[in-house]
Amino acid sequence: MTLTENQSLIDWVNEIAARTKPDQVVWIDGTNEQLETLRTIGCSTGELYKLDETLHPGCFLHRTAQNDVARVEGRTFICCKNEKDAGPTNNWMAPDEMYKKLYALYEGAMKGRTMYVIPYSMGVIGSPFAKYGIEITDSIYVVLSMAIMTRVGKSVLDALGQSIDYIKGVHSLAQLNEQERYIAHFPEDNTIMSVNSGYGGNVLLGKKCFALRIASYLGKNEGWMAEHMLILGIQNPKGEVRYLSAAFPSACGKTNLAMLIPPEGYQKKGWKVWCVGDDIAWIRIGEDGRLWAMNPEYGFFGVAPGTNARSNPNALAATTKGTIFTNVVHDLDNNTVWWEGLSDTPPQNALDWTGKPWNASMGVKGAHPNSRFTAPAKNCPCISPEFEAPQGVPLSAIVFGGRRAKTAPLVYQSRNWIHGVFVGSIMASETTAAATGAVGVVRRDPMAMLPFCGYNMGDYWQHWLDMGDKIENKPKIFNVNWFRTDEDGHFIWPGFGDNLRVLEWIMRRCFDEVDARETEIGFLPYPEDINLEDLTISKDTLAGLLAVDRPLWQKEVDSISEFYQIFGDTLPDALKAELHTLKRNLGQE
Ligand code: SAT
Ligand code: MN
Repeated sequence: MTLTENQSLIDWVNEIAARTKPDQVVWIDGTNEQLETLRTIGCSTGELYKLDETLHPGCFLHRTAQNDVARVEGRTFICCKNEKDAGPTNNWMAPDEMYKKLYALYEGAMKGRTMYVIPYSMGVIGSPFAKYGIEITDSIYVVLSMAIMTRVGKSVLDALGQSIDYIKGVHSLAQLNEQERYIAHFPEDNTIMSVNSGYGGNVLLGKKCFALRIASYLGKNEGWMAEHMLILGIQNPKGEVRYLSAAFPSACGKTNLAMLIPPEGYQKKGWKVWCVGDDIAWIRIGEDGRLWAMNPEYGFFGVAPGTNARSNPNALAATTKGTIFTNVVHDLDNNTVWWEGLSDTPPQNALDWTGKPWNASMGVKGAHPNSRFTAPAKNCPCISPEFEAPQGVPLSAIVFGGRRAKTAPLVYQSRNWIHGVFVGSIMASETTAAATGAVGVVRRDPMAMLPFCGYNMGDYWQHWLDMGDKIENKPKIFNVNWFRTDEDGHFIWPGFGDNLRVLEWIMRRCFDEVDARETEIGFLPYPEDINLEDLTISKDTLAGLLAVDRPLWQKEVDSISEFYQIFGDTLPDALKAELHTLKRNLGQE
């Protein structure tokens, strides 16, 4: 049954069905009844395992193929007419060539399967800031995950009406053939195509593919921004809530920061943190001249390992019902799930993420390092009352951050918007298991958007600079690094809830409530202005975390210069000038 009279949409769905040749086509109406039927089918085919209904109501376990556990950056393409528009940091292929390749792979790919048509909305349905997408897929896991991560169903089609303003997405598991796996974006055609993968980031097309790669391109053309950022509100003892957004690369703790629980002393005084989003922010200039950020998603696709009652009780609480777990350990005695770092008592009778018998004495990890939970945002105890506000929340600060063992201090503030864009552009971080490839290697990841920018990164920086010209009340821009280590490789800063101590300083800077010292790289806190109450960390240690290590920064400048070179004439002059200023400040020029 078709749920719409939108002829362009019907024609396109028919065209894809004619290519992929499914046994049947099912439109997702968003009712729980239909989703329940799909859950039952998913369990009967082995795609899903139903977990204990008392311990985990409405929760399921899913396993991906073993060759398909993370985003594949090497097989992710931006297909625009001119190669230069994709820029030097994206893989590019000419649209015609990619379509040809994909259509060959899609030919008959859904034979024997059902093709699902998922109408979904990024943002509150009907809001002027929402954007709609249609994802075609042959995976029940994708349907059920999209129903958690986005708003799906007939109400999206009703809001879309006869409009052709939607993003087309096609996904087929095909044969899960690694050699023929493609995640292709056609920004000029509002189209995304994914084939031969079943892993979240490659197949939940509303997320990275639409809400970042396609949306960043739309944002450039329409005067807004799509960013890889969490959004949170900090409520101070006076009851004022101030908002910030923060960009960190994948698996660097965005979900933990977004759901931060204040240290006990802070809680007693009345501090509270509200989560608006943990991964993606769509940011626009409001009528009041401020930047407003909204979370286009409806759920969390968080990294499981390391999530526990101490590190992130809110995320854990979010996963208690209606959640799909992917590639974690299956505890057979209790029919529940487990992962490294969840507790000190791994299950004795269990299956590892691949489905093989496992116990901790085997000396290997049971959950995949990039194992995930897909949880409804509304389950989260600290979800912001503004979560469903169509226009989002006003930003006082933008924070960039990475995982750096050395060099980057705990926190510093940029001198102004342009310098802030520079600070974002030179972000670097150690790689994690969220993408295939080596883990722990420092790489430049500007604004945490390296894998997610849908066009030339040089033009993207220019867009940031242009936005700055238009924002009357600009948020202040900061950089943080929770991950500095000592000689033994141990983290120096306690992190987690104690990061609020740094966020407090950031907010005080935004409201001119605290002074700072100007250094070569920007404004740094005076150590006495970071509240260390109830912490064992000494003032001297803190001073070390807040020092600018000149020799390391001089090396950093060389590496930035090298990185900048690849952008050629698309590198904005303003950023070149900032690099010169930094060199001069470090005594290099
Ligand atoms: O796999 S996702 O891209 O959705 C998550 C991430 O890597 O940030
Ligand atoms: Mn992410």
